[in-house]
Amino acid sequence: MDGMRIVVLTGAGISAESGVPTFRDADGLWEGHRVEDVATPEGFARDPDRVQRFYDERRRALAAVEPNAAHRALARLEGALGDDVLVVTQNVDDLHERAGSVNLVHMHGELRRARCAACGARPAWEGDLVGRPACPACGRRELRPDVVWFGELPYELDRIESAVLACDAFAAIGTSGAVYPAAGYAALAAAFGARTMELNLLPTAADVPFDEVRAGPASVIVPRWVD
Ligand code: BJW
Repeated sequence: MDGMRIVVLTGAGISAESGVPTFRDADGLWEGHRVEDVATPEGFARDPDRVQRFYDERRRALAAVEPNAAHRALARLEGALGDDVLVVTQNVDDLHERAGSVNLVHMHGELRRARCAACGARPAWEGDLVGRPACPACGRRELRPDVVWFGELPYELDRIESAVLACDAFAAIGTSGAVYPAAGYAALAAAFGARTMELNLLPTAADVPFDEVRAGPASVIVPRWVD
């Protein structure tokens, strides 16, 4: 794969075997919660404590999980090809960076940060946000989870789109393709000449078919693809 520019889009499925629940699978996060209650700005405005609790629990759960063989394989891919590899993750966990990925975009934010609604600072955050702690930058008590909710703009869209347009290969790993704009990147990459590939436990019904589909658990099929 030398000299090839590769964009890898990851979703909750890559972290499933580490013990992080996905959203839309059976036993997924959305089963116990209404999306509109916990993942929209309106839900947060209605009941901020409930939303902060939802994310505080998930932040705490992160301490007990470890990257798996799929995260490690992507870090090896970057180790071998350097800046030609960009991992775009929709995940808010930190398992890619703990596995060693550096060229990484968290397009839906990071559980391990808070965001200040008053000044826009994104401080690293380990504790709970329930109880309205003060922003370390401006002192206002308007911290919220640093996650991108429905109706909000994902992070670093320009950087992601430039990489998608310029890549030779695009791989979607462990994502259902239910959420835009991420779900549109494979078709965009294909339209600009990239070879596209899906790695998922079960193949998804993409708008535009992938050139290649590999089915199976990420911890098995991602190392097999990379090595
Ligand atoms: C395994 C496995 C194993 C399991 N191995 N695989 C039409 C067009 C464009 C936009 C819209 C549209 N209609 C509506 C919209 C807007 C909306 C949207 O997409 N809605 C859809 C419901 C249709 N999008 C937005 O609002 C976004 N913003 C936006 O569009 O801004 C305007 C804009 C305009 C123009 C250009 C650009 C922007 C923001 C979306 C924010 C999403 N936020 C969430 C919550 C984050 C916080 C949190 O974590 O709580 O992000 S929603 C949730 O879904 C989370 C995820 O990142 C995201 C994707 O889920 P993912 O990762 O795919 O997980 P699952 O559970 O769905 O799938 C798991 C997969 O893994 C499955 O396929 C399994 O098979 C697989 N799997 N085990 C391998 N072991």
